Amino acid sequence: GESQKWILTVTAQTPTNIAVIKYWGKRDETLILPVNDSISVTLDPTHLCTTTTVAVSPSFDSDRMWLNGKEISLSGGRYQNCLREIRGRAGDVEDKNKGVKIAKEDWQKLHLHIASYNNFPTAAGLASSAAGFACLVFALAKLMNVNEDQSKLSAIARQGSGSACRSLYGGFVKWIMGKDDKGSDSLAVQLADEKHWDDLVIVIAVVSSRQKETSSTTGMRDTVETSLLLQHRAKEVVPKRVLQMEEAIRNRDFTSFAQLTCADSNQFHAVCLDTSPPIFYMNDTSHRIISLVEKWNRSEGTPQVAYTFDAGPNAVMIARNRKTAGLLLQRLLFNFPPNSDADLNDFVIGDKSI
Ligand code: 2P0
Repeated sequence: GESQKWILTVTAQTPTNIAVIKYWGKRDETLILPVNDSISVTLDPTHLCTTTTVAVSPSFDSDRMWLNGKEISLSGGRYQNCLREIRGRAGDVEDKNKGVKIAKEDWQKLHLHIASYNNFPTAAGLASSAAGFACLVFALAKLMNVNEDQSKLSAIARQGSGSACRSLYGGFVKWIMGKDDKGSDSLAVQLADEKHWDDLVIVIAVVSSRQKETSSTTGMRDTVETSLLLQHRAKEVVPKRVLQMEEAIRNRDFTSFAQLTCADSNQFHAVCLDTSPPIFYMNDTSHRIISLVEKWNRSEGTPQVAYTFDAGPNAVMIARNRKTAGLLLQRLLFNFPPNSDADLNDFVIGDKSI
């Protein structure tokens, strides 16, 4: 009848985040609890973001989701965990214009349709799952009137994909690993907002938009099982580095920020190489970009650009200001001429989150 015809929707947009102190390795695979803290910068939503619309209607007879227009299965544990956690916290919702009243218990029976779009290649090492789960959890929480702060929501997004918890905030964000076995204290906090250090410019060189060969989840599992270097990193290196990074961010100390960022990226890839079988995420172009930036920084005496690489060959570079970002682009174009054998696929230039 008429009462079955209503539909309520919420649309949200969430940018991806780039870790400057990396998350790599879980101590609990189901709850997604990491072996160390991590720190990231959330990008502005112009280039690398997910837009998700969530809808509820009594005429829907199952939960369904479409990613970039193609239906995907929601049967995986990660989606189920996020949906269950959000439904369990749902509140009463009333839309007087539509004559709709949903009591919090009703959310257990009502079904959802979810449509999500990435404006960048999925799974190319450009952290699509981070923006995706953060956006999903945020949009569902709005739709269902979940009365929890962003940090609590981040702990739910974490159960979708670890790095997703950091995309609930803009600016600089820390994912605290937590001590609890249940994961209640493994959540994201904002270290500084997007206005704190707005000189920085992020330049991403898309070295390859192909899907990566080893998924982060599988790679991390192999690393935890086989790498001694990871244990040293998690226990001895990252705890100190996180404190130094927090101080560098607080003081807008680019020299220290760049040194820590590059060192942590390199150690993450060293840990990948220390894994059995070894994992190679960077390629020759990635290595050439590192050399170029290292040489430039050395010749200037103080770092101008920081680089960091995730689970793929694409280079994320953070320039100390706009002028430096311009010079960086010139140098990249000179060294990797467009339409040559060594050309880069694309550039993405952005700010921190706005
Ligand atoms: C990071 N990465 O801190 C690190 C650096 C990739 C390299 O978080 O298994 O997709 O879903 O928790 O979050 C990628 O791992 O892995 C990642 P799951 P996720 O950004």
